[in-house]
Amino acid sequence: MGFFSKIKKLWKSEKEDSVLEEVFPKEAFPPEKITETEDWQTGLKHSLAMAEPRLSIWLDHLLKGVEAKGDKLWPRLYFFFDALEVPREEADEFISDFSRWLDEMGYTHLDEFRSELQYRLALALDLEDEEDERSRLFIKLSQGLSKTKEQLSKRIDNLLVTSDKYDQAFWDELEEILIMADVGHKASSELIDKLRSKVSGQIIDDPEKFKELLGKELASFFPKAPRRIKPEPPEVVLVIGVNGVGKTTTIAKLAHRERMKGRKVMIAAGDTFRAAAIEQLEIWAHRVGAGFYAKKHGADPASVAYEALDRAINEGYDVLYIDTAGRLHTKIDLMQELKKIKKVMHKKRSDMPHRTILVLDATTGQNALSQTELFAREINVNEIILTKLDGTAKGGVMIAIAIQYQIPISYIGLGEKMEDLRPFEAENFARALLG
Ligand SMILES: Nc1nc2c(ncn2[C@@H]2O[C@H](COP(=O)(O)OP(=O)(O)O)[C@@H](O)[C@H]2O)c(=O)[nH]1
Ligand SMILES: [Mg+2]
Repeated sequence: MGFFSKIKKLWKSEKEDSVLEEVFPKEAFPPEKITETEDWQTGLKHSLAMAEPRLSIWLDHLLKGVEAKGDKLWPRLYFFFDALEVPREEADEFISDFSRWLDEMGYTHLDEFRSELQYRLALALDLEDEEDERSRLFIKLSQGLSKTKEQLSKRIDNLLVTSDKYDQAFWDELEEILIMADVGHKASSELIDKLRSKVSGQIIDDPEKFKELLGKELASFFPKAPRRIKPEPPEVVLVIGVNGVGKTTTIAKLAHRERMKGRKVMIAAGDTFRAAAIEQLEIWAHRVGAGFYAKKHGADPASVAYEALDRAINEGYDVLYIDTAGRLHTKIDLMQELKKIKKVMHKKRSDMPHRTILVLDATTGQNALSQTELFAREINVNEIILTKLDGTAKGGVMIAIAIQYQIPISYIGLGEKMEDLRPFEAENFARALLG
């Protein structure tokens, strides 16, 4: 059993002496050695053993005294990996990857890179669903949604304190609030119908109770993403959406996540319309350590996709992301182009592409809804990623999309950093939104 699983066990048993003794036999860790130690590893082992088993707290201990990248950081990371019994080659790869990223970003100080380090460790060590990560995500989500929250939650609070019964005026006002937050007419009235039937005949005695109900109803509108069964590699992911919504950067973020989980990733430049788009993608691929496939500017996107797939198969890639163009003024052409890409993939193997992700920009509000209409009508969209939820008061559009199209939202973008693309969870979203 690894050191940290021992620590976890120790915590679960609420530090029973017997377990403590098993993990830290007294002869190996005499108290005087632990308190007045020259040996940082022994001291660190001791403080980690006493710490709550959460990645962020472990990192606090691990990085104590580390202010910048360099001589102190690397041995500590190796120590951490050794303790977790991570094979040396994997530790080497993680560390050289991270070090290269620091150089590329020009980061030196701990506060510039701590959160990225934690994110990478969480993915690499599969600790992402730890409670710690959840609360971190929740804080991030609440901050990201602050503008939408302002629009929605504050006004609902206000409505609840100024109303004493669920009458027509109450529902009218609630509907207006929802519409102002871009929830849309159809979704708002569906939501209100449901709520109305739940509280009929009641008086407003407890605003919190109503908000809880609202949160639950909201969350229940979001379709659950079906459990993904990993296909025979490469897993092919087609990413579509109009210009500027964040397709390319989202691919980089997704690729980064997969890379951190140790998967071999290739990105194909299917947006051949602008030369700059190919360059931008190549830079991202390099940054996240993904393979890259492109042809020259103006090439047929379907042939890029086809050849990239060939290479991904031959070279044993686990995942292939295909970026696409999104110029909307040639709507029909765009749909034809996307269908053609799908067709050549499908010909290669009938289960491909495995996922088609529609990327939408939350700041466009109701436009995001009409884009869903446009794409989903023509292309079988399996997943939606909503970007730029930070900095918009129009986050309510997610609710409209969920209700009207029943397409699962898999991730949301809460900022421009790699770690700002987060898995979407309806309950957390509703909770964060309503405060
Ligand atoms: N604030 C914020 N900006 C984002 C997010 N996702 C993407 N962006 C920015 O949106 C801009 C357009 O992104 P890009 O990936 O080039 O869009 P594309 O045309 O669809 O490929 C870039 O400046 C991104 O950094 C997000 O979640 N939050
Ligand atoms: Mg792009």
